[in-house]
Amino acid sequence: MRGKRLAVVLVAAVGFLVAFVDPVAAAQYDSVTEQLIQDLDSKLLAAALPITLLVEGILVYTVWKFRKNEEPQPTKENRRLEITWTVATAVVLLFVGVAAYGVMAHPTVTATQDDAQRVMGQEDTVVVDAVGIQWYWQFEYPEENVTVRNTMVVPEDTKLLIRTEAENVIHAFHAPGVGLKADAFPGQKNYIITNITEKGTYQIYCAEFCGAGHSQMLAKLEVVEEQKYQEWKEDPQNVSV
Ligand SMILES: [Cu+2]
Repeated sequence: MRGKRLAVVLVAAVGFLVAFVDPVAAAQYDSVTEQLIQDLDSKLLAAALPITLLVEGILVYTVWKFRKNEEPQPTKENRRLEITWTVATAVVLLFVGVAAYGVMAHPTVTATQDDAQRVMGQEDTVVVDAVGIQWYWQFEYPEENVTVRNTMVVPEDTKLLIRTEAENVIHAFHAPGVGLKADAFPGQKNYIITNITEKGTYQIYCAEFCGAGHSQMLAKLEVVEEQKYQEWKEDPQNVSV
């Protein structure tokens, strides 16, 4: 019966945390993608923490309590307890699955070709082709007829479509500060849809080993005011951001 009570307490604690505790409510995010990912991370942590404490607590308690047991007896079947922990586990896994799927399948985390086509048709979308080349990043703005190397400039708080591809070997576009990552393959485009809400300079890495110059395959992501972006795209070689 004690086990059943513990299981009930566990389920109630997880339910409470998931429903009422939002440990990231006050946090600041740099992009809508990062926000979704960090929120999921915090929710899963809130669910995992009480379970971890409970399991470790029972483990330590049991080891301590039975440390001098000379004649240990096998446990007897307890159907109620078994049903309870099966149901509790199912509830936890269901929550994790539903929460993770909602984020993973979201267009600003995993964008499909259809998603990309949809946002391309929308007004004000800024399209950038991020091309991985041994060993630098080239950024092409097909709608502006602009091509630059090593610094990607985008306006803040604007819908962005980044299409990643590679010239001849596999690379990966990775901007951890704004929660963006996508493989860059030769002959195939992958898509990132996002909106970067905080101005600033962010680091871009290549996150796929691509040869001798891989570790030097860095670029900057400059997120600037709309006005600044307009000036820059007219004369990218001479306007500094
Ligand atoms: Cu690379």
